[in-house]
Amino acid sequence: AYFFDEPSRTFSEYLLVPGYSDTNCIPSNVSLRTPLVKYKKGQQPLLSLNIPLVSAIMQSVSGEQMAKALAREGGLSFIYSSQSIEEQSAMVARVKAFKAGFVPSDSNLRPEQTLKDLIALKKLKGHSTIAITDDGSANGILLGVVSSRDWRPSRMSEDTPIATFMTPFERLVYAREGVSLSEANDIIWEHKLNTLPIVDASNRLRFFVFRKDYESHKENPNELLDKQKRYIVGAGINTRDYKSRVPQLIESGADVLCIDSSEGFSEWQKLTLSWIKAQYGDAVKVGAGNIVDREGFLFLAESGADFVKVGIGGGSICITRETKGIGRGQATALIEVAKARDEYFERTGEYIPICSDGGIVHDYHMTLALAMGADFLMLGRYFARFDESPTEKVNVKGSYMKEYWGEGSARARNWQRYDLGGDGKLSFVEGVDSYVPYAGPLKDNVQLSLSKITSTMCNCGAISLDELQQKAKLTLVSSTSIIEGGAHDVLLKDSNDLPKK
Ligand code: MZP
Repeated sequence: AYFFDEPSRTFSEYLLVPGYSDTNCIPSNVSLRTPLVKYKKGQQPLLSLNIPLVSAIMQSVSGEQMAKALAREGGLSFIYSSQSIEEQSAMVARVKAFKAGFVPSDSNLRPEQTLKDLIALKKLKGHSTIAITDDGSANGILLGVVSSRDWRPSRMSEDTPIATFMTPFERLVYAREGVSLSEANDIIWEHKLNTLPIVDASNRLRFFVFRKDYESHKENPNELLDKQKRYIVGAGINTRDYKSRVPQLIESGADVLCIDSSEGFSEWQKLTLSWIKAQYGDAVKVGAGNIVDREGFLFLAESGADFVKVGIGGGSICITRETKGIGRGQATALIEVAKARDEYFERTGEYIPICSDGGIVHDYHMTLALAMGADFLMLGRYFARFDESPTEKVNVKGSYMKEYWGEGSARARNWQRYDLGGDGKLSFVEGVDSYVPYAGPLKDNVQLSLSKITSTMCNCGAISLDELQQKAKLTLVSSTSIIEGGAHDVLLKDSNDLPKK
């Protein structure tokens, strides 16, 4: 037998030690953008996420409401595969049919129309509109138009000439109708916008044109147009029925696929990846997993995976370690696989993103996982608590809860996830059926978690995830210092510890 030198460690056994942060290191300067699929050195990935969070491929997590809500925040859901091919494809199609807030104000717009055409056609007439072009000029290819009817930020008031706000795609600027050219110029100066104000005959602002960073899509701006108007969505697949499931999911518009399996270091995954690549070449992106060591990563990388998922036995609903005695502490697994990914990149020039899957309990675990090298994180329990998860909200002894069950539980019976070429049934359970405390809407919770991540990144002197991975200093914690980390040696006002009169 082979014995690993290091014990198997979890996130809670680590802390980040702050680094130097300069005055530029403020949360509003932090970018959480991260690659979703592999890319070659010097190139950009074809798919990226604006925030490093994806929701788990689970019945109790990733349905269509979750997919829309998370995509709106810049993340991604993988619609669960433990349902019929027809039902899963229909879910994907419904997410894709739902247009993001970034919609053309006129449904007849064609991608190849330039802004100049539109002005000539007077299609923009009557709206206070922001048009976004690929080169920042009025002649660029139109990438989208936002009209005042479609977007009205809540904090906008009569005496505010503009409001800026985030969308899953980019910062947009809203201009109140009738803003004068001089007001527009003030706005541009004050907000350091790379824009051109377009005014009408009476010198009133009609819309801003501004440049976005489309460097990676210069060759094919239309491709970006398919993707930008609609939410991006992923879908789980398995190593059994992929020959019929994959074509239908692609047809329905899935942007990325992921083999959902409890154990990815297997020939079944290689066969699945080979078939997909033989059928579709590089046009279909597919992640594989789960693995927990260097060998497993290299196997999937060489088998053609577009990203690799890390984690066995760490999920909150998972009892695989108890049932079968396999798995590895999530932190140890992630650190080893991140090292393997970096070495692979150095050797081959191909960067294969890794996703840390399962075991995130506290928000700070997210930052630790990213600092340890994860490109993005897959979470189940975290998302199951929100309004948008597909499960019931129930009142249990006076507290609101949401249901959350594992894919290997008797309830989900996702035998394909555990399949080793057996008889097509779940022989024993590897997951539980549970409740998680209800936490409200996804947006509020995700924003709060992200604000903790960006704040910690600044403490580490990092304003990008890449920088975090370079600069992070991690330390193991002793069991006594874990006690020191919580409130200690005080009597909490709302606890039962206070002396009774
Ligand atoms: P967590 O975020 O709830 O800790 O973990 C979610 C992850 O647990 C999923 O993405 C998946 O990899 C894993 N999972 C899902 N079902 C089971 C099971 O029934 C499981 N054992 O381990």
